[in-house]
Amino acid sequence: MCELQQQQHRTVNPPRPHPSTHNRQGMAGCVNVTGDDVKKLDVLSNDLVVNMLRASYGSCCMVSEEDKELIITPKDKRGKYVVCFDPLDGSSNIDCLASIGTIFAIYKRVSEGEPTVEDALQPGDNMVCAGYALYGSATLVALSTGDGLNFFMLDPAIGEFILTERNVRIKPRGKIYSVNEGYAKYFHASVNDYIRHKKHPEDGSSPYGARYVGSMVSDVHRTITYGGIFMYPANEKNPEGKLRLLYECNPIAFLVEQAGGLATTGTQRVLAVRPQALHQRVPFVVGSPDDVNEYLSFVRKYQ
Ligand code: P6P
Repeated sequence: MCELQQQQHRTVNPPRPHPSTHNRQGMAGCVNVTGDDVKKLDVLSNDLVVNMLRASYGSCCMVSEEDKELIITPKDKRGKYVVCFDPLDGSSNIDCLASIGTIFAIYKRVSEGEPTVEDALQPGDNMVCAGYALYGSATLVALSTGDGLNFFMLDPAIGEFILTERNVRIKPRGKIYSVNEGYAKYFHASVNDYIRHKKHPEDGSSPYGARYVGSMVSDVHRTITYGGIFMYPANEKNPEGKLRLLYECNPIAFLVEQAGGLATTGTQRVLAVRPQALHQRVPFVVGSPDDVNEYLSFVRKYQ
């Protein structure tokens, strides 16, 4: 094999690092054909979002699910917006090919001079824009700037997102409940009572169907599309729930309310919560207004 062919062979089959190099932070432990470190998708997606926002000259700071601290945009690239995002929500489902998504919330900065965490710790009612991208059987972007919810679908043939549904409205009531019943042992009695009511309605109505992907963007998109309720309530193991307020609950709550739905922690509107910490968790119940109000009637029974 001539030198050029050998060189081409090495390029196509670069030397693989010894398995001991695996498990490095955020690295998949191998290199691609161009010799770059292959990153895990959640690390890669985070880098992409941070770099794209920096290059937009639109943001002064960011909060990412992947970064413990506030990400402050370099001075020469700063804009007037604050972006809170989960770059790849549901990434634990990547290996089984379940749908995953990106979620973001956008606010106007409130500080002067150097950005501070106060810029990020704004209540969801201050949001000026929110959206999610859903990477499923198609790639969809759900987006709102406060004047209704719109769906855009990626057309791979032209590489553009096409408006496919304008001013999306959620049904007043659905027929699907979505919750991880594996935590039933740890749920508050009001939650188990509500779930029991969905499965064995006392009024002779039909039981609800159960759907739970375990990837919030999927579960929420189905809830908006078909109606019903998605729940990640508090439980004995997670007294504040699992989902994060700034970059999961607030943007989804904003979008669901724009579609005519409700979003509650069980004790207050999600968008009214005054954040105390960047990665704060809150109990989270969203969906069709009649379904969420019915859930709240069970909560009130125990208060
Ligand atoms: P559980 C994914 O890891 C995630 O953050 C959300 O997308 C999803 O709704 C939730 O966790 C699922 O959590 O405890 O039911 O596996």
